[in-house]
Amino acid sequence: MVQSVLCEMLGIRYPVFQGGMAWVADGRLAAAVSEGGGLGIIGAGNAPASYVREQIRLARSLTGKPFGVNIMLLSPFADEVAQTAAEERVAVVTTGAGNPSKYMKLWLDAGIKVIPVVPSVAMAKLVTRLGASAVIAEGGESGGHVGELTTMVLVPLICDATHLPVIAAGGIADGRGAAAAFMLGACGVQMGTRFLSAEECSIHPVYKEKIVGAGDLCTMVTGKRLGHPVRSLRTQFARDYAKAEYGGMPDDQLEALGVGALRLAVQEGDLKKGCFLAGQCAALVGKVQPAAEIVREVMEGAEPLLKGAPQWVR
Ligand code: TUI
Repeated sequence: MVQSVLCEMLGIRYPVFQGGMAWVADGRLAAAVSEGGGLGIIGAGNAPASYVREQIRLARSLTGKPFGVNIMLLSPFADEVAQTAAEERVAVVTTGAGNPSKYMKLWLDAGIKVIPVVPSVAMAKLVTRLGASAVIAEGGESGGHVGELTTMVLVPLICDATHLPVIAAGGIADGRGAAAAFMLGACGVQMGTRFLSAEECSIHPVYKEKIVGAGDLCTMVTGKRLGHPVRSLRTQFARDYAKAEYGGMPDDQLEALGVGALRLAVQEGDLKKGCFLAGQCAALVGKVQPAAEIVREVMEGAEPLLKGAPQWVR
């Protein structure tokens, strides 16, 4: 069985995290992943603390296993959600889209293991000094808010920059990706897109169909001009946005175009106005299946590849 230091550190069977996707990763999905032996993560996104508390309690009612909460640091509710995670004493907090420094003491004092997404060597060094338990190196193949570097380059750079365990994310959807991540020095993987196809994932059926049916050139990055590049499916909305972005639409109008688009994708399956966040590896996702099966399949797929590594050495 593929295991690593993360398993003992967090009390999980497999070193697999489910990405804390905004609007998507609720208590039900997180509990299903944790029940399957991975680490389920509730995505706070832009939601207020009351929603996050409700989802934490829902997850607790569905599983006795550890799970985490992802705090999206650009959220206007980041302060209150950070406080709620501390009050609820969740096992793990992951952070994304910003610098988590100002909350580290709050979470560490509550006995929470803090695992930030680090887009750079400097951020990895900073959070190592501040007491993080591990870091997530998320390459630009991922869905949603993307950094500059690819997983292939970022993971070994981050491994060299910190003594902490590194979790690889971005572009991983099967055993091959997971095995490759271990070869790059990671001791765990985080997947978001693959879990969009989980039975327990509550997104609109149209969203799931688009993920399962996605081909190799199915995603694109928009939003670079406003400083927050986002990877999503190449839908009508994404094309319209790109046209506006490169056609000189003023910043405030462009900003307004994106407001509410993720909700329209997740809840309404609106292909015209919805923003369907997804990673490049959507092309590798072929069917809807239970979350626990996904966790097992990815880890059981990685095992023979890792065992077979000596074939390359003569
Ligand atoms: O956060 C993500 N992915 C996301 S967040 C999101 S919601 C959103 N919607 C519109 C605009 C922005 C966000 C959808 N997908 N992944 C983790 C991640 N974190 N990727 C990159 C980073 C990151 C970037 C900068 C982490 C830290 C950071 O620090 C910069 C600094 O120095 O403050």
